[in-house]
Amino acid sequence: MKKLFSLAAAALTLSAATVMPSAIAGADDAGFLMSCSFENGEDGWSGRGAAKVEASNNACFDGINALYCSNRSDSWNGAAIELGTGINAGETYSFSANVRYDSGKDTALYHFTMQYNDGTETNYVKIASATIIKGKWAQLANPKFTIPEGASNISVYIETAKGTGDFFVDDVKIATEGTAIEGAKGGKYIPGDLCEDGVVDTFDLICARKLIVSTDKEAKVSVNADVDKSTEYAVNDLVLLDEFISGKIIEFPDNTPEVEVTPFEYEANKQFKEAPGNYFNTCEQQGKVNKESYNGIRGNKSLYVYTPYNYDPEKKYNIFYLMHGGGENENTLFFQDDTMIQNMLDHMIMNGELEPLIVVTPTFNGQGSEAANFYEELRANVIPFVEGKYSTYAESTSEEDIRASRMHRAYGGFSMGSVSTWQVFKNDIDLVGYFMPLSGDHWGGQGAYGKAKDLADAVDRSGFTDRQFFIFAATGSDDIAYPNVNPQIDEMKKMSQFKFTSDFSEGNFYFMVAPGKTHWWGYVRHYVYDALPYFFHETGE
Ligand code: FER
Repeated sequence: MKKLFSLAAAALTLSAATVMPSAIAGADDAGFLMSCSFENGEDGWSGRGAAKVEASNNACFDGINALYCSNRSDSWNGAAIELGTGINAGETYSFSANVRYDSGKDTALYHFTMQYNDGTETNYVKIASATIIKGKWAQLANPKFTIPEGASNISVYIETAKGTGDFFVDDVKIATEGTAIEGAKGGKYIPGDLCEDGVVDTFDLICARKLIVSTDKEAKVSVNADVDKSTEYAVNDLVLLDEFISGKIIEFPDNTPEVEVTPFEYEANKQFKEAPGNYFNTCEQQGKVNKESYNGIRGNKSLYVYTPYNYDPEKKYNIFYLMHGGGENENTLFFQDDTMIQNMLDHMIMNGELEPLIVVTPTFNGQGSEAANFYEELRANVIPFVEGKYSTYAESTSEEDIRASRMHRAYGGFSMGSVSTWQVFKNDIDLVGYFMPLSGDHWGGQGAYGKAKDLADAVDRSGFTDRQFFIFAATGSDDIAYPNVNPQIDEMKKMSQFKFTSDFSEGNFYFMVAPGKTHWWGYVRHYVYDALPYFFHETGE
């Protein structure tokens, strides 16, 4: 076993805040300028962003320990160490780190990155990158990496290109320029490199031939064998590999299978059905509820953002804005015995009843702010703020991109929140494709006909067809809002802009009445349970 020096111990004896690799240069028998093996602790490494690091013996490349990095909330979160004196800007060194991860996708892109200040701003530059194979150690190395001239506050860290999965790091070393630092062999995703030795050559072809005639069903097949990404290793891959090695082709075709989309099965006349009672208990696959603050046209406000279990900022999510009622606030949906909507969402998603999505609970409370004018703040502040920070179908927060993603955006609300919903329909239909007004009528226009006409006129002004917006309204038959809502719905049914059915492949407008239910979130949350799975299946084309 190699003798490795603990940086943490060095830092302790020097009582220095930052680790000083120079102090241990030469202390290591191999002459490394820095060498971290994590055998005796974290060696001065720390979590970047929300990440945590700890020495762990659950995996190791060498010795018995590695550094385990967990609790990441973004791909740039990871394991980091500040470089002290002795490793100088403008000079060239050899860098090496070994990385491994054990869960998630079959392969993942990892970066060994340097952060530094150039005197004006913070910069980030990749030292080495590799797509590595799950469950294998892989080396991220660069024998000649020059630290930019004038750099200060230099640190190095391990991060991923996507996702927030846990990983291990071991034997991170810095040596003089050109040093070939030993590290993990293979472990990298290189299509065709069946032997996993870092190159695609005739040895891989031998491997590939052996594998194709092998009768051993248990034989471990490297992900590198499936060169055409068809998800399995087959004769076609062998033929392609042969052609690649002989130079007939210079790249492999991408035969990734198309994901088949089965159309959603709507019920045309959806009846009220309560969510199972346990859906309001804590779920074993919990999403997160984050509190966020923004400063908008109606002052400083808070809202909550629910992200589903295993939220991946590299993926795109549908988004549902859900508004509270009068006298309530942004806390109402997540922190009361009669709501706990996040638990319901967790269960629905875990059981495949709902695609993972983001749910936002904003508020119309605040300076000059009211339910009926919230649509202004939604457009000006709430959507750009939330969707700039969380990953939705909006490619950017420009109004153009928000419009382009409207079929992936829904808005709903209860009581005064329903009043806000009809206003969002009337004024923001260019930004939102799905609407869920719950137990509240439209405040606009005179009488039931006037209200319906006010909404129909908004549709005409928008230019959208009846295949480009969808309304799932609901209330209880004993709800105080029922006598207000029902006549409005009856008038809407007569208008050509609205085609009544809960089968949104046929129509665009529905009203579900829950027998005997009154004006209370304890009932209304079940309307969300019934209606939300009906959203986001139409393309708007
Ligand atoms: C209605 C819409 C909103 C309604 C009541 C409200 C009675 C809200 C009232 C409140 O929050 O005070 O149709 O019907």
